[in-house]
Amino acid sequence: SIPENQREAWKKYQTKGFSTKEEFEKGVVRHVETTLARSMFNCDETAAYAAASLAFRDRLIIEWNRTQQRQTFADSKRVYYLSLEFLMGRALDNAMLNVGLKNVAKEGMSELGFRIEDIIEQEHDAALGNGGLGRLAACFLDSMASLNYPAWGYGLRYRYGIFKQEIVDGYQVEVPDYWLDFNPWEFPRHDITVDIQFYGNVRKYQDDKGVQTAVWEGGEIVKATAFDVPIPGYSTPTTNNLRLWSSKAASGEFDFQKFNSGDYESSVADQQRAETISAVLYPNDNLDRGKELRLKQQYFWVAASLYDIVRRFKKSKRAWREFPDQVAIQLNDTHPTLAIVELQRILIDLEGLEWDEAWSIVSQTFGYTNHTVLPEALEKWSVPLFQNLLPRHLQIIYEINLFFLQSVERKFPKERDLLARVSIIEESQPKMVRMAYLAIVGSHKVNGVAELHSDLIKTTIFKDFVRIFGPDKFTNVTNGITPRRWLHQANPRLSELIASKTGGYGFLKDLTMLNKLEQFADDKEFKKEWQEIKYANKVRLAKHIKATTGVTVNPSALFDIQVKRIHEYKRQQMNIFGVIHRYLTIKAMSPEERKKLAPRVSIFGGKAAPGYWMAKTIIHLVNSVGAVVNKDTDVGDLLKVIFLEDYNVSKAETIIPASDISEHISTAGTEASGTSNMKFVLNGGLIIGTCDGANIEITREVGENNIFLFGNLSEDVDELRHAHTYGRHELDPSLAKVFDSIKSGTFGDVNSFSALVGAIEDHGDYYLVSDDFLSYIQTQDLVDQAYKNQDEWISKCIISVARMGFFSSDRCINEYAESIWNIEPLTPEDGNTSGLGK
Ligand code: BZD
Repeated sequence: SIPENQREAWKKYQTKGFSTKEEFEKGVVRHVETTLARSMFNCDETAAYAAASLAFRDRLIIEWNRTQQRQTFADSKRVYYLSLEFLMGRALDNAMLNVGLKNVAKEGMSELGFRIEDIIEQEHDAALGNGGLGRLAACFLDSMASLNYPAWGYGLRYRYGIFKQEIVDGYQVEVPDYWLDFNPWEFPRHDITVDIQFYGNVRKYQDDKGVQTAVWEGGEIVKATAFDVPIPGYSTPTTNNLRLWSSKAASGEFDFQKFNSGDYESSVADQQRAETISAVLYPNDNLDRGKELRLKQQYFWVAASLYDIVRRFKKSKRAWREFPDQVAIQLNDTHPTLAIVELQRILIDLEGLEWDEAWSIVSQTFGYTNHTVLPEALEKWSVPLFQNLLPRHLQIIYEINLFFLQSVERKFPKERDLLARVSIIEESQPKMVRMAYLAIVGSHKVNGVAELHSDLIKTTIFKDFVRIFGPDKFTNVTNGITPRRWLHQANPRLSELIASKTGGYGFLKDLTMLNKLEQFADDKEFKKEWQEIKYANKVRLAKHIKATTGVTVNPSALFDIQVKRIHEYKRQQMNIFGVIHRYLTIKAMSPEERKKLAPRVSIFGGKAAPGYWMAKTIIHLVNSVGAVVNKDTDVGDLLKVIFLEDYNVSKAETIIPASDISEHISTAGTEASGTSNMKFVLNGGLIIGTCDGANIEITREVGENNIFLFGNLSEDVDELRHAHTYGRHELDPSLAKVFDSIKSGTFGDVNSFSALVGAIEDHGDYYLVSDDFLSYIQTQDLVDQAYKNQDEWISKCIISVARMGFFSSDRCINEYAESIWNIEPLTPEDGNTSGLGK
């Protein structure tokens, strides 16, 4: 750092960042003219977006630097959130709102000739995630900064995020998402690099004292470079850091020797192979495919992150046993489980600690969050693959397993089967490493993401571990969402209305303050404003639908929305079968009867994993039904079926505020939590759902009268499935009629959908679509009835919003901080916690 004597000059010229409209405009013009080398004669919206972002970035950097200095100086415990996915969405709008300068920017941009809405629309989503798990990580970052926790995120800087979805002739087509052309929100740290080793072999030798040491030698080296993204808290002095790693060949260049000797191809091959590691996000959610490149990604990211964390700890010159007092690491699912092994390796192989001392440090440091009970999503890696890629880590895993099984044996000496059941190594052909078991054994806390889910993991997949470690190791932290993005940013008018009745925007920091709204549930004037806002949001979505699909929808119709990844367990197929049922019912009605119906728009959106053929078939069916229904003049406005292309975070911000009813209809016991259910209710939409995941806790909070629940319960699922296989399985009669119409070719080529129908008719109906169908369509009828009474409907919506305080990710992060991480917030010593600067 700079010597004392010269620091005066630094202090004198320190940047302050703008806080007025004039300073903001000055910043924008300067960036247009110097950073972008443009002028007022060729500044289009893209350039204006770039300059506005750079102006905000300048401001964020100052708070960011201060936060990092403060955290370093305080030397208090930090939490590191390791996630292979961060589904951030857009940053500009969020930054403007979090630092409280959106109005300044709006007026400033207007004086420079631009509408702020158009500028915001220029930004490419940061889409480094698949769905709920990745978006949860993004909400957590917002909450950790907004609550002033010293926290870093660690992830991978994929060159390609989740693919862009196009719908061509009713089918999904995947297009690469190259998003890094211009990204003002990241800072390359070319000075922060880590060499990461793969392959090679392990040599063991004894020193003169007889101590065994293992040396991992040979193989190949890939370089990790850090890219930092500032994470501003909402109205706080804290701007935390998200560090993403990018891969490069260790030499940084291609091999000139090979190049000069004419071996052009292999001269670039090494370089390309290294860069492939951080090239692309795997597009599967809730499915484990066991590909080597994926394991490489995991180790690359985990090893770089741990190197960084350990380096930071070592600067403090503390004793190793203090590591867990300084560092908490949260594993977002099993994807970063190798971190447990890597830390143990660092401590015993590189730092020379004894196994037991090292293991005690390791297991006090980690916490593991489980996000699924679906068997196909539980990560397993083949032992031969491991042996080849990470030979030393495999040895350490075997040791961990040995000591673990010995302790189990001591505790339950007579239970032979138990050892095989809980072994980290599955004795299959080939043998497999069970990552969830490794994560449990190496962590001090394991949590599920909603009450039902946390109970399920304790009684099913991790039952044996509850006996072994005792129930206290297992806990629940029900998921939450950030009200900043999902209310204030997505629905500014509703946020403003709420602020006008609850005494300002305090509810954005303490969401339980929403309960003040309940007294207005019957207030005529308030309800009118509420309804107007919902209508305006629906008009906005209707415009988007028109622009992207060409279909005109009536904003007064009931908007029924299901947007999420397409998956059989989420049961979009049940939704579209319900839509067909509705269509057939309308067709069979007299014109008089039709007049009594509530018009409905059924809206679907979501991506199917490229290799998930059944999910793609569901998308095709939705589009095929839409093509028939939307042009049927018997039906007119009574029913429209829409598939919205390329559902992502920024589209969610438009779609969610426009919902009347949204669907969260997974087979009971399969959706760990769900988080869009929370977003929809927070935006004044009701939900229809099964007794699954967080739906149950939403019901507890908003009351049974304000939610439409249906279907079988999770405790009945096993028996129903058993009956499908061994007993008689009679198809629900209404569903049978739906299938008849599909089979008669009403929606195009019969063969296209035979697998979808067959899964239910002939292959055991694993997801219980037929079992739940009657209850589903009956409940949809109740929705129709309820919607006709607009006055009551609006009251239900207001009461529900008033009771949603529990679902803030702030509550959730405080629970993690207290019960898992044991960390405290850190604010400047002057007591300024407002983020308004000094
Ligand atoms: O995590 C989701 C669950 O399905 C939701 O119920 C839950 O609300 C959220 C947040 O806890 N899980 C995922 O999104 N999982 C994945 O995306 C994923 C990705 C890669 C590999 C395995 C799972």
